[in-house]
Amino acid sequence: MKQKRVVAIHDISCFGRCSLTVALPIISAAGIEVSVIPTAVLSTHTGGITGFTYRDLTEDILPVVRHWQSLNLTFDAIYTGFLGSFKQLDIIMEVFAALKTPDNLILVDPVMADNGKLYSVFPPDFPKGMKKLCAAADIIVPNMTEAALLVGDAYREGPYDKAYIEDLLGRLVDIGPQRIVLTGVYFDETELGAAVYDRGNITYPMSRKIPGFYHGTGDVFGSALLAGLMEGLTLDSATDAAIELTVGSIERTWQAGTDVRFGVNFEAGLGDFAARLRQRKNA
Ligand code: PXL
Repeated sequence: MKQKRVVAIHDISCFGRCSLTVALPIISAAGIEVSVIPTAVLSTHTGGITGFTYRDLTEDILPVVRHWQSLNLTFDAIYTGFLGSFKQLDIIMEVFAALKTPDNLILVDPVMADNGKLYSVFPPDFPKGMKKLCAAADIIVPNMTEAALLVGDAYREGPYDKAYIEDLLGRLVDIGPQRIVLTGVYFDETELGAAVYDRGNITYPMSRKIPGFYHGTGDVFGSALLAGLMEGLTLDSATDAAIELTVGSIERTWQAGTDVRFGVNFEAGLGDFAARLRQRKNA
């Protein structure tokens, strides 16, 4: 079997376990080759930490891709996350045009907001730009806040009901992608998971709901999801595997009492994650 190769386009937050410092180990652990295009380099992520350094790498993205084109490099998936500037939204559209093939997968995590709020580093019109990027994706992975911003709704707190979630999914489908994994979905205080829309079919993989907000979990989830898809799992099964890794990581971090801004302990779950992907693949 030919080894799969993906390109992950996110920032490097030097401390704090999110974006590329999470995507690289998780996707690699599943046996998949990962190339990267860093969108920015920060001393830490921006969630609840002030005073971070920020080096914007907008001007480097297309030259990297042009060089790769000269080498005839191809990728089985293009996975985007946190983008370093508004201008990068248009640049990533050019990256898609350059690297899209009839067979590869574009997964866009529209990283821009959480807990009802747009991240402070983004201008108010950022969601409009992100919507265009989502329109070019095969799969999008918004959380509930990002989904509301993408469809132009006010954010609603949970618990949710299926009517609301399915209306939201319908409006996200209208943007373009035929596969959607909506995260942070819960119908009561015991379980939390995702709503998976796969070309008309909706499922709700769920797991234990752990109190508190842990930083970087969206990137753990998105990276694990992509790894599962590259291993040939269905969207529903890949989501389930991704939830398992994410929830296990949150539980370990909660038990250890780690500062929630420092990211979650996904590292201790990587061995099991890789083994479970293989089991699911062979099931
Ligand atoms: O996990 C999302 C993320 C990625 N990168 C940076 C961030 C955040 C969320 O706050 O600040 C720099």
